[in-house]
Amino acid sequence: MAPDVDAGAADPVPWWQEAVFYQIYPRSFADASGDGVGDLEGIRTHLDDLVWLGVDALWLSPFFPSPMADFGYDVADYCDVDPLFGSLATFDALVAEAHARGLRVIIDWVPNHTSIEHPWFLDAASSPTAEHRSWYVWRDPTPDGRPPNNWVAAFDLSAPAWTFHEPTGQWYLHLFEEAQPDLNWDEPAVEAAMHATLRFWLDRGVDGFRADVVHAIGKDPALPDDPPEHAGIPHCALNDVPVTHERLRAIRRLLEEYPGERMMVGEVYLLTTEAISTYYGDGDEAHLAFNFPALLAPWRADRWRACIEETARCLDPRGAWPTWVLSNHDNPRHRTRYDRSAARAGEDPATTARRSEARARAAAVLLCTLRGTPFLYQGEELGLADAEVPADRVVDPGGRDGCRAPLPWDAGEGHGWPTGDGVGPWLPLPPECGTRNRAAQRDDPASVLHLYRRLLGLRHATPALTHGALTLLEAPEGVLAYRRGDGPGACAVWINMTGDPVEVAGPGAGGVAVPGAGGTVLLASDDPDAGGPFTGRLGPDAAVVVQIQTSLQ
Ligand code: TEU
Repeated sequence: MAPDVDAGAADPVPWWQEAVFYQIYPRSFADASGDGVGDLEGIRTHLDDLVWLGVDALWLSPFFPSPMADFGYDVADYCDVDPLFGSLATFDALVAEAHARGLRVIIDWVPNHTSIEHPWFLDAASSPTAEHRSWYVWRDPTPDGRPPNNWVAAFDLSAPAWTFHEPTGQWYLHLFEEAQPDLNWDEPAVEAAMHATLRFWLDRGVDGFRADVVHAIGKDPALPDDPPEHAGIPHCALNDVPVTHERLRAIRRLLEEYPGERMMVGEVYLLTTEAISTYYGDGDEAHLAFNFPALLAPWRADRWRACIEETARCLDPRGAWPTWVLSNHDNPRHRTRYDRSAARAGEDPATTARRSEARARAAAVLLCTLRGTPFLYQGEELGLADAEVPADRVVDPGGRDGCRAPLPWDAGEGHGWPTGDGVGPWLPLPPECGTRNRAAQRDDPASVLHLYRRLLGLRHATPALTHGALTLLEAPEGVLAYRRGDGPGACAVWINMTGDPVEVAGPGAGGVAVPGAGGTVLLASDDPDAGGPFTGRLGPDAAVVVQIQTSLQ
């Protein structure tokens, strides 16, 4: 390796440690068929746009046949494509064309529950002695007619995680919607059948899986009541049991039978990094796991510092590789989240309007310069905020419509989505799509879109940003600072999480001791033309990446 770029890893690292992932929520990405719902063909026709942006891997949220009670997270057939999204042939074409462009493709795998319309459940519900009865979690009624335990269902915390099935006289478990019965992974046939679904897609060439609520596939067989301190908390407080780790190891072995470093990222919705980190096992369970405390962290330097420290404390001893996510299809977009929490803290609307995009830009720098694999959520590269969804357009039982608004592609009337009598996008479009659309931002080098592109380009060209060690640096209050890499090629990143300008360089600023002489600006969140010597000054909610001068190492 050339001496001026040796701040990175010495050995080749697996692709999923170097890659930047981009989550596609197919319903809302791009609509080739013109029915108001995005589809696989829409994704295929935009692959070059994703290559232009600079991402390396796509994660596709579910596109399988489904009655859509949870918009595809209720799967009726694990081995097919819902006609709404296309066909297996469209999927194959999409993967082939993605691979031809060097893009990897991982898909969602939903192992904890099926749809009530899955043939396995239809059979299970047909009789207490049906072949598939034991594939789900059934319990007899209690003498007082209450559900078998006190677990509550996600999305409606006042409702039990159980539904009484009149025809066969038993309750069935569903950690989510009534239409999403939990599979019984204690039944060996379930494990075998779910393994077969993995093989089906691996044989079709996918590079891996995002495993939905994967911590829940193991359950304490006694199904004990949730303790009082967890009352009213859905599945996240439950089901962190040893058998799940055995099941993850079996999945890992299956993935390793295939060539090409197939991988799994676990959606382990346990809300501490400590608990999540155990799902990496000893390098023999999930390759990656989402780090939810970071996704839920506010725009505050002290909180981020703590989150980064905790991530290193929990993951480093295991040799586990971190992930970073700011937005996904289940939570308000980070721009909206930061705005709302600022408003709650008393920020006036004019200030929020001024700071909002700046925060989103600086957050992009944070996401793409931390040590670990970043996952972008479609639309954050346009700086999108959540859509306002009027009551008569609400469709999601979990209240998550706002972050799932369709992606605006151009400045035309429908912004890339059908318009007219009786046709239109399945959800309202996000705000400001006259300017926050892809075509407009593509034409504007100062746009958020170009910032993401510059960031990803810089990340790929700078080994220290991908592989380099992360060292937190001292910084003024409200500023997060860290160094990436140790030797030549090392970088420093400052993120001003306050609404005021700050002066950051100075003693303790990680080798950038003298303002103006410590390094060269590689990228700034608020200036597309930034470059030259770093002055140590940062604008409000601005972030900067600086190449540390070798003589000052
Ligand atoms: O999410 C699991 C999950 O933990 C979240 O739904 C969580 O309860 C919610 O975000 C709290 O706001 C996965 C999928 O990402 C989600 O879309 C599905 O609805 C869910 O599983 C069921 O499959």
